[in-house]
Amino acid sequence: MKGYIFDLDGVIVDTAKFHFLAWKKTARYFGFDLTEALNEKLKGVSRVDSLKKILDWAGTTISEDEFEKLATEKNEDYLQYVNKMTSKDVLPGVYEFIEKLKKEGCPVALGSASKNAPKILKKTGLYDMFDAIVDGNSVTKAKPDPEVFLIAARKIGVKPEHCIVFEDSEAGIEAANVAGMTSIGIGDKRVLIDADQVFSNFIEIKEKFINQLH
Ligand code: B16
Ligand code: MG
Repeated sequence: MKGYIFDLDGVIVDTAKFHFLAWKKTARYFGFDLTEALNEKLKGVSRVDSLKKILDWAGTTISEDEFEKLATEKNEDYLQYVNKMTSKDVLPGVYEFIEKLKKEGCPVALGSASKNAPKILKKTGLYDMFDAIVDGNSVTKAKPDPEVFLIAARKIGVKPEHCIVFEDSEAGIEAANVAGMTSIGIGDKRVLIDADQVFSNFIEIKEKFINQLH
């Protein structure tokens, strides 16, 4: 039996756009525009590492206190969007896809860098669908380190080589590949070049493809 591990932001829910808007504001504070291309480098990356990258791009350094303050402000901005989320914000085809896996008895886990993952899953009504939830609160190393996916595999009792990871970020695809798992990109083929396969969304993933994976 295969195990299925889902990233959260940008795969299950479209919160990637909320992270983008909130980080754009931080970048503006440092006097530059966060473009979509630069934002790709932030996807899947932890809050702290994302802010470090922004400071790097701005060519500046700040005190620990200011760092803490900016990270907190970014999260408060982000949560203003998250607090309005409902089950309508689950991306097309995701609910049905996970439900089908569950009906077939396949173990399903969440593997996300986000510390807000439990809140988002509860707001969208998906929390109880997962056999294991591994998120930014339970890992010590951020993607592209494979830790998050390896812990998820252990929790659902499936060997890494029998796990299939769904990811929208370059860092996450790298983490899945390093973990020795099958990596399925959700998004743009031109960006997720290291994924084993790429689909634009879950509607596109045909039943035939899932049956091949089992
Ligand atoms: P938070 P994922 C990641 O979630 C996001 O892609 C990334 O943009 C974000 O900085 C990171 O979570 C931390 O999120 O600030 O909510 O703890 O894609 O791994 O589900
Ligand atoms: Mg993501």
